[in-house]
Amino acid sequence: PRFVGRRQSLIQDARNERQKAEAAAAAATEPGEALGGRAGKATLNLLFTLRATKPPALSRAVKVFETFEAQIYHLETRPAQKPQAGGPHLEYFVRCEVPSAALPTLLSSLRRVAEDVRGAGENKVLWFPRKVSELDKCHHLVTKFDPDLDLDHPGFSDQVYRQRRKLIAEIAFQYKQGDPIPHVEYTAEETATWWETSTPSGQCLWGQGEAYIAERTGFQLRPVAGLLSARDFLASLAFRVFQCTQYIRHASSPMHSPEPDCCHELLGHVPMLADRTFAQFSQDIGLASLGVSDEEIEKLSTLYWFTVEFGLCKQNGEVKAYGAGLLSSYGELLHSLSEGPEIRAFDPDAAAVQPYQDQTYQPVYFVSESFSDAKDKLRSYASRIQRPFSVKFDPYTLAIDVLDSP
Ligand code: HBI
Ligand code: NLE
Ligand code: FE
Repeated sequence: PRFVGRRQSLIQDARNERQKAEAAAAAATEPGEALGGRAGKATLNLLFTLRATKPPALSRAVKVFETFEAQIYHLETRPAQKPQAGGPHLEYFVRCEVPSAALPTLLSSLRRVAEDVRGAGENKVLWFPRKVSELDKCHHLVTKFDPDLDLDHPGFSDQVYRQRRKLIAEIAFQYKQGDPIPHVEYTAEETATWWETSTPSGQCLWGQGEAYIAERTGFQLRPVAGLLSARDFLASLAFRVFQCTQYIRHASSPMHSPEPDCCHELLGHVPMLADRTFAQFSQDIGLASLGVSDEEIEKLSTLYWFTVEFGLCKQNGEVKAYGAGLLSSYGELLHSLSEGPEIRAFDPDAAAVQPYQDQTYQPVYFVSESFSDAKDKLRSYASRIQRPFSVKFDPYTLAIDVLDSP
């Protein structure tokens, strides 16, 4: 093992290593990918504590690494993160490379001589944007309903449409937070599709839509090339930024698109984001999503689906649709308010785990008493999500303040 003499450089090394590990974790799509390594080797960040014994337990712990031919790159003694009364007040941080095959036995051997052996990354918070400019990094697309890859996409066999989609996607890829919304000159065919989609409802356009919501709730729009990962999409909402597609659905199916498009955003989302309580509700889902596990993201995204996309709400004793997926799809709007589907009272715990599909009309909808009631219920749901810190949005700096929980 290589020990570095000076404590200061140890600390600095550890910081550098941790920053590198955090950067790797941020770059990796799966949390587990942060533990990289060369072929046949696993790179590990381990933490453990030791009891005071004779001979000192540290030499026995080091012996385990030697036995399994682990290359120790870094070994640090540091104050325990969670010191307990009477328990160890120091912990050991080891960064090493191990032959992958030896890893399970190394860990079980280490557990015999050391206590509380764990991966240093395991309790670490997943990366999330803390400044609005970091939304430029929330750009991970999911390839679903892609006109280039999905045979069922209405635009799949239309080369002209696919070319057009590439061009508009390129605008979104170039976009940086704070840029003005790039101008798209829509073709005659696109304009005709827009009018067909929007005939039964009102109409509004990107620029007008943006000014309209900015004035009422401070929500901003930013262009996005397609369906984002739920984590990136929800994170933007925390900043009151709505990631908005700019392309238009294929002309062959104006009344229903399985993927979001400009008609859906402008007819469905923009009018709703102009409502103060609804805007707060949307931001609350976003704030609840920051740094939580993939399972929680899945639940929050299902909640989003049954409220923001397909929610119903009572108003003056009548059930009304407010979900954007209903407002932009006349066919489904009629279906949702007909006798056909099942209507349940909104309960976030139930809605978060209700299975749904995104190919056709929903068989189940949730109806809220009011937006404020939905907002209160969501807040109570969010407060029960386990997170070792809490977040607060600072509207002056458009940044997220992170407060460690005691
Ligand atoms: N991406 N661009 C975009 N628009 C959405 O509405 C959207 C998304 N990604 C994920 C997503 N919606 C759903 O998972 C929500 O339920 C979060
Ligand atoms: N089905 C909706 C529409 O046709 O506008 C889009 C839903 C996007 C989730
Ligand atoms: Fe939507």
